[in-house]
Amino acid sequence: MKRALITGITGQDGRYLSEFLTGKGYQVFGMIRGQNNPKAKLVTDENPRLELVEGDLRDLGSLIAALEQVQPDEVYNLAAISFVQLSFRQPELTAEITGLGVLRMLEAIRVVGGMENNPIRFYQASSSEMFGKVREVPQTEATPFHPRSPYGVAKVFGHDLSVNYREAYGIHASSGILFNHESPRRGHEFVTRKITSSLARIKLGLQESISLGNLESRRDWGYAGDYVEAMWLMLQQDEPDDYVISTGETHSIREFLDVAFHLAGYDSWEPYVTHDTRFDRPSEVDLLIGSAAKAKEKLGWEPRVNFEGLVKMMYEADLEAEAREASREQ
Ligand code: NAP
Ligand code: F7E
Repeated sequence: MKRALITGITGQDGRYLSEFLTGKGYQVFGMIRGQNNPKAKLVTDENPRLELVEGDLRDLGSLIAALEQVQPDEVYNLAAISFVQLSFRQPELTAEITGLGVLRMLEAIRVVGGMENNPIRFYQASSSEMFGKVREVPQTEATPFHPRSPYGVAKVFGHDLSVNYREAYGIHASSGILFNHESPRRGHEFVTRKITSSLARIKLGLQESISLGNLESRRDWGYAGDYVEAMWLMLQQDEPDDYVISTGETHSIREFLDVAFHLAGYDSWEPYVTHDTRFDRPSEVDLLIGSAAKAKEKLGWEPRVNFEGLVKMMYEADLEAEAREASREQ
């Protein structure tokens, strides 16, 4: 039975990946941080075969201990400060966790796995945010980086370091340059989930409007459940490499609002959306659209859920959850 260690187990991707790997017959270990983390129950209720181990990306000793305890075949490094807006307010913490955290995990693998024939395969959660002010359209593995946020800069550090540990120490380290991926498990701070959960509340008469920032930026949005399969496929290859994972379609926030409000039976979203400058960013990524041609050719990976299907899945899940919550409160 293969053994996998996932950091960021309580996040959106960690939760999908844990279920995916368990389904593949893996023994899955999730690294959890903090004392009495309230999300521990959520993730073990969701996947009762998941085992938790303690660890924090700020603490090298804890990573070494986790690797020694688990003896993993594969490590998926999904933990990060992942909210771009927060990275502007807490840049040092973002560099510490999203950037230096990768260094610590790679060092731990180097130490525990040994210098030669290191058996541990490593996946780094790189991001389309690294392309930032995009140099070409669509973005591929060869597109130069131009990050536009402390988060993007920290991800470039983690990405380049993964390449360096591959070249310097022969570690089987692969990076997935994943474009935005969403789901009913997406954090409420991200724009897609903010829209679908607020819309569900508007529909149920629990909320009057949504405050948003920049509606013009465009993203290549896919479904997280599809994207975790690509992570696993990367680690099944003989040679480590980097892959763009995306849908190849781009849509603005306005288009997301159009589809979501239409699904909910409204002619227009405009009466329900207000602009709040607090959600604008000091520097913005205006356009993202990826080409996953390499992943299709080498991994046989393609997304299954399209944009409309994703919006529908998220809105319907939020409508059901909000209605359940409202009836419990009555
Ligand atoms: P997420 O929902 O924000 O989850 C982040 C995870 O990181 C949480 O489990 C969090 O644990 C953990 N974490 C934060 N600080 C930590 C620390 N010091 N030590 C250990 N764990 C820590 O993120 P996601 O959407 O699942 O994304 C997974 C990864 O892919 C992230 O690295 C993200 O940057 C990257 N990525 C995401 C996307 C996307 O569109 N979703 C696209 C490209 C790349 P707590 O619960 O304890 O806070
Ligand atoms: O913003 C605009 C905002 O926070 C998307 C992370 O998973 O994907 C994610 O980063 C766009 C931006 O995601 C609001 O200005 C407007 O242009 O949902 P987001 P993100 O910044 O693209 C990348 C690939 C990652 O790697 C990250 O970890 O939406 N926007 N109004 C808003 N955004 C938010 N959050 N809230 C608003 O009210």
